[in-house]
Amino acid sequence: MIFHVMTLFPEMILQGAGQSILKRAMEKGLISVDAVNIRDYTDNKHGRVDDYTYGGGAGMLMQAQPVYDTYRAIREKTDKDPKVIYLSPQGRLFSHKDAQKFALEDELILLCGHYEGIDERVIEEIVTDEVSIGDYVLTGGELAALVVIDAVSRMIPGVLGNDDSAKGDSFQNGLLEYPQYSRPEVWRGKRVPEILLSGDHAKVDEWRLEQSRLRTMQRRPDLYQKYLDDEDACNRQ
Ligand code: 6GU
Repeated sequence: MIFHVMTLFPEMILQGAGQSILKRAMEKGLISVDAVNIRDYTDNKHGRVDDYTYGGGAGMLMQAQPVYDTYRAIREKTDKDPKVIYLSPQGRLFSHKDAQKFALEDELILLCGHYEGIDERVIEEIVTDEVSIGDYVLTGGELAALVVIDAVSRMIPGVLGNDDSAKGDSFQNGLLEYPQYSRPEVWRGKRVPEILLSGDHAKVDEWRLEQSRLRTMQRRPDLYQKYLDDEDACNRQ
């Protein structure tokens, strides 16, 4: 997967993606991150990429020209016609399903906005998907782009050490993950649940599923209802 990131802060993207598991995925050639500075493509002789909004109001807007020319420069580098994902609080909520779907692409273009946003005309011209990572406002799209890069990358075969490690994830089966324990057996007077020490794998699986259900019911009733509905639909198939 090649992630082309259109941004005013390429260092932020390269730093964020250049650690830990994503760093290893890059070294293995499973992903690459191409951070492209939108400022390098402005026609403005002072390097400006923003201007006042028509109609007035507070704040500046990223102009269409530098964004579009950055996009054209990326398209020149590839024979593909990648999706363009605009990170914005106006987008639909980014989900695990989106991560799985995006992971099937060969290349993605991520567009990070700044200031009060981007001129609507260039959004209409190039953007295929507009996504938000939650109901709060960030100062720019870079952290959201890193969230998308991370969530998509870990769905790519070989990126996680153990190919099973994504299978037990929260959301993979529509439930949150069960609690987990490592050594020692007793810590500050708290014992590891006895069943996990029993060696009875069937019982352990049963316990974990029940814990997942309980957790989801208590913490995310919205997810739990969806899980019940999906189970229901499955049983009626
Ligand atoms: Cl994708 N961008 C910005 N600027 N703020 C956000 C967001 C994205 N998702 C949630 N808040």
